[in-house]
Amino acid sequence: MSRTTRLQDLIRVLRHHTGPIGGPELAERLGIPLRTLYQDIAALRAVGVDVVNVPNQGYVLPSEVTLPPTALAEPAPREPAELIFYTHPLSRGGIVHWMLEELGVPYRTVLLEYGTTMKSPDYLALNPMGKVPAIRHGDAVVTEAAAICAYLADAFPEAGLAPPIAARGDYYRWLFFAAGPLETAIALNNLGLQPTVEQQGQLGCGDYWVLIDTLASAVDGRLFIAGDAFSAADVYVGSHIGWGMHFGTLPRRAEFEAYWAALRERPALQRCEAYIEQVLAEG
Ligand SMILES: N[C@@H](CCC(=O)N[C@@H](CS)C(=O)NCC(=O)O)C(=O)O
Repeated sequence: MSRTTRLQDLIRVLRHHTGPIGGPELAERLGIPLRTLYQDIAALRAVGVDVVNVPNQGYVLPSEVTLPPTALAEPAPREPAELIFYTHPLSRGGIVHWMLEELGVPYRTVLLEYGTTMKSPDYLALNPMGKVPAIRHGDAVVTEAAAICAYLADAFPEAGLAPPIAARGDYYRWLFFAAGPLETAIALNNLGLQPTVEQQGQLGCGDYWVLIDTLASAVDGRLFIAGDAFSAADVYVGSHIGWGMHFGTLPRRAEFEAYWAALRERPALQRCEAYIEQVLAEG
């Protein structure tokens, strides 16, 4: 049944019913799930039909409802928003590249150069940090690799790369853990900066080795860092682990090696790695 027919039926039933009618009864009469009924009531309200909810009694329609003939029409199908990926092949853009390949949606890549196009007024208007990666999806501009991964998982739910909201505890936890404390601790360690115990208490990342142990126990014996399925959190955290071990900024712990080895089986990641190898080979 089309949405237009459903909305017309809903108006008809409400119009002919004497007094308020409860949601479950209304849904049953219309032969639709309760959830669809709530969506349809919201759709009617959005076009100005004030379906009144009388507390403890049900829904009722004000006596005079006049609708322009087009009000209930199906919304015109919209062109999918263009997805543009701003990156440099040898950058954190690799994380987003992997995410995009996992999604399997069309996207256009804009390659930027360090120090020049990355600092151009056009690009600074998108990302005042003058850094990659960034994406533009329709009107939405997103920077920060972790935020981009989370955004894309939600923007393309059919790819199943974000758990259901109720199961997002670990998903958000490890995404933010990697983007904040992990990044900071790796950077400090890499610069040879060893915060004192007192300084560790003030720094969000605390002690490098406590943080490494925490991350290792999060992936220990697991294929996925959040729940029982691959998600955007694996793309982001996995990238830090894999590339961290590769560049020597993370220790080669057995837990990291095992988790990363399983992720490397993924065809999307293999395509990205092949691309980077090609870029490096071409100099
Ligand atoms: N917090 C950002 C960091 C982005 C970043 O630092 N990108 C580096 C490349 S990996 C960059 O664009 N550097 C160029 C510059 O700062 O001029 C993210 O996670 O996306």
